[in-house]
Amino acid sequence: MVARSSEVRPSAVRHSASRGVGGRRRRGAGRVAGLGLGGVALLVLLTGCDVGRAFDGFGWPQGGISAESRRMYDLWIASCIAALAVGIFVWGLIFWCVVRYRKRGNALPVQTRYNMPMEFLYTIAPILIVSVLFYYTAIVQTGVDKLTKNPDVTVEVVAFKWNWQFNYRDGQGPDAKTTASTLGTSEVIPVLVLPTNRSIRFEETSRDVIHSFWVPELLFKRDVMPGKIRNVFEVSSLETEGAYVGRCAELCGSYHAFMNFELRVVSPEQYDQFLAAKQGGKSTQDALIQIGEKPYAETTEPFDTRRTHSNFNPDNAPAGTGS
Ligand SMILES: [Cu+2]
Repeated sequence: MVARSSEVRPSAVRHSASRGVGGRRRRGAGRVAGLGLGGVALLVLLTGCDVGRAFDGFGWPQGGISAESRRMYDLWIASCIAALAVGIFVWGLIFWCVVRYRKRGNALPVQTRYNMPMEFLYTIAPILIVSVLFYYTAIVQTGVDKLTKNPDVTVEVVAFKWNWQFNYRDGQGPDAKTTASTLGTSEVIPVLVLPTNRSIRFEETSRDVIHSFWVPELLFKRDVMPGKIRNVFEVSSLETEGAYVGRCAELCGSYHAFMNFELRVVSPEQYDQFLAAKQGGKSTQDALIQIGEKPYAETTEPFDTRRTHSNFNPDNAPAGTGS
């Protein structure tokens, strides 16, 4: 249906090419552009303050300790603010239309079809929004996955059912040598000691099944694969000293839920002393005491690995279950 001509309300969009309507349209476009600019300014302002903390991270985990975790956090917060801005704009338009064009009689409201500027806007706006989100996501993801040629520290993460071994290496790749090692046992949680302000490469390998190396404060997890696959990732720096629990995040068997370790982030000087002590033949616990750290894990504790007849392989279980 074609729009009715002169009796329509002045602010409605029409196909008329008259000068008056053209002027209004230009003013309308100016207003929209002003709104858009205002929105962008508001976005920059809000991103500048820690709006994420005010809103509890919009559901994103708080307290990341690596440079990469901060970048991921910032991307999430900016995306949420952008989504809210678009949402508020659309909700505003909906409510405005509901009130402004509510039914006032039997006359049909103005019909606006084949309005090229509007059609163009409907098409281009979502493409623009998705493009901007994609652009920033690609930038952050590439940064998080980035590998450098010579990281300051390389640690080999070896997962097995159901514990961890951490090998401090003298280079990168499977041919590098282990200079010191920490092995978790059923009695002792393995403590992975790493320094602040140094780039760290994690090279992962598994002795049996697929595990997943996960420290929640890194806001990052990566599968640990068996065989020749070495999954590798880096953090450009750890920023906060402390003890952080690490977990396996891939269901790997009966005791998967208890396959914990501890990441202990210390100063670079302490780290150097720790590594020297380990290379000198000291145990991880003695080396930790030597640098003034607690010798055992503080964030998690060992569990009882003993399987009993009743809890694992009951008499009435069908043949072939359990091992
Ligand atoms: Cu596991």
